Amino acid sequence: MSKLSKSAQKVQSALEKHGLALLVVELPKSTRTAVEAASAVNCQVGQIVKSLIFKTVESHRPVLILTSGANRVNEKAVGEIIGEAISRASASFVREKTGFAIGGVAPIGHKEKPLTYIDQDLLAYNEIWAAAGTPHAVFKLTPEQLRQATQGEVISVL
Ligand code: 5CA
Repeated sequence: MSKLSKSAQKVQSALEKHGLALLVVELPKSTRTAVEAASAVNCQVGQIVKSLIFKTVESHRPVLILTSGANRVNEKAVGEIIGEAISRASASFVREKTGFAIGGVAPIGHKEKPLTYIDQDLLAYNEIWAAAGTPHAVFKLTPEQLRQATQGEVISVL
């Protein structure tokens, strides 16, 4: 197997730190978007975990919403769950808080621990796929492993 890129290796190490025997794979095809990732690994788009970064508008905390590739986050509804409004983070905020560039943001291994939520629709699948640090790197896991590794709260994001 070929050597992982530095960002993908960071995610692989984070998986190991969480005690998860899961393997990051780097693919020749792009996995930059949920649609591309689903095509690259041959799964349904709903099985792709989008690791979306938002920002609380008052306290400027990073919020990670692990969203099914089939869904769009209702910012107002999630803001009500958090108790503070959220807005989409800029590309620079994403980089600063996670250490990853957009298109490769992983659910784990962030520089700063974000408030984390998991889309309940991901629990409908036996296997899901998440980004692993680059727009060509992913790993397969179960919803329970996602919950274990991120300690995210399961919510409706709709
Ligand atoms: N690698 C795939 C899934 S495995 C992936 O990262 N998909 S994603 O959906 O989580 O990441 C791409 C997301 O980044 C897009 O859905 C989009 O909402 C967000 N995004 C794209 N451009 C920007 C930008 N300039 N600022 C903030 N967010 C952006």
